[in-house]
Amino acid sequence: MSLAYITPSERFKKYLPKDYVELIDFGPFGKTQEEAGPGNMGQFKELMEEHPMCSGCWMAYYIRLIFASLPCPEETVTIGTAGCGRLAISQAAVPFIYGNYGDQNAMASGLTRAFRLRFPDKTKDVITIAGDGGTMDIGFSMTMHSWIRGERFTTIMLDNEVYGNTGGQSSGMSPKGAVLKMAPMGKDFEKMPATDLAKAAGCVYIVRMSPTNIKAAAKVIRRAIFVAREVGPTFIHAYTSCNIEYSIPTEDVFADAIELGKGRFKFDEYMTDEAKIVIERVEGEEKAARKARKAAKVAEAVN
Ligand SMILES: Cc1ncc(C[n+]2csc(CCOP(=O)(O)OP(=O)(O)O)c2C)c(N)n1
Ligand code: SF4
Repeated sequence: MSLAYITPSERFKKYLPKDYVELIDFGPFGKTQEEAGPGNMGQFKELMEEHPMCSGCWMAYYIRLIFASLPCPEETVTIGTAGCGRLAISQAAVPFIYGNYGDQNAMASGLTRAFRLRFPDKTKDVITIAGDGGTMDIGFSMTMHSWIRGERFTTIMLDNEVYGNTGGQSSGMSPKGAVLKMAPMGKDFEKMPATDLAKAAGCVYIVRMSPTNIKAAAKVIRRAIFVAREVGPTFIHAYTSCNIEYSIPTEDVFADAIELGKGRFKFDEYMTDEAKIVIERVEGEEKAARKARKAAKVAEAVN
């Protein structure tokens, strides 16, 4: 997509569905993060407003946050796979590709390369968003090989430490000993070291986190996307609990995410020197632009 492609002519607007027109007028397309970003969610028309995921699902909250943090939603494509997350991701007003289980990083490799050939003077962001089973189990070889090849897109793993969508099988990312519906004796091997594997495979920006702080989580999502544009593969390993399969009462979901953020999802950020240069440059530019907008507002108020 592009902004020009999305924007209807004024005279045609009255024939379009109200939801679409509202998205163009009050959505985040072409806007800054201060106008329509995670800091003011609820005050603009969001890219994903409805979804069929369980009530209180932390994964659904994080997916909403991903969409609110995108640097350029009108030039973004998401790729997902079977699992709970795709139920929500596919509802967003951003093109979504859904393939066979686990092949999201293979598809993203092809799409990223095709975009660079077809639109050499444009920035297109490709992001894979999949569960721990899709990313580290069944999709493992495709995830690893995309990283080993240095494919320039962002991989986000929604780690709920279980196969949520199919009713509670343990995954490679379940912690050792986890008792689940279909692992009643407890999982008998360790949780896979996903961020270590990402580092060994050549990811240039890697974060493990429990996304309880909206600002910090948004910053990470944006950093990962900016670095993938220029340097190489980036990876976010986010804790997105399954309150159903882990029997977490809805009112305790946030406290659980805070608790895990102190433990096995303690914030950990890795970046190569090259990635650091990009982050410092982009964030410096964003800061300068924010300052200029503020100054312009003050000048306008004075005049
Ligand atoms: C090739 C293939 N094998 C198995 C399945 C069945 N299946 C659908 S979702 C899923 C597990 C999803 O677990 P995960 O990726 O961790 O995502 P979650 O639902 O927990 O978010 C499985 C095994 C499938 N759709 N395709
Ligand atoms: S089964 Fe778990 S991960 Fe899936 S939607 Fe429900 S709470 Fe979320």
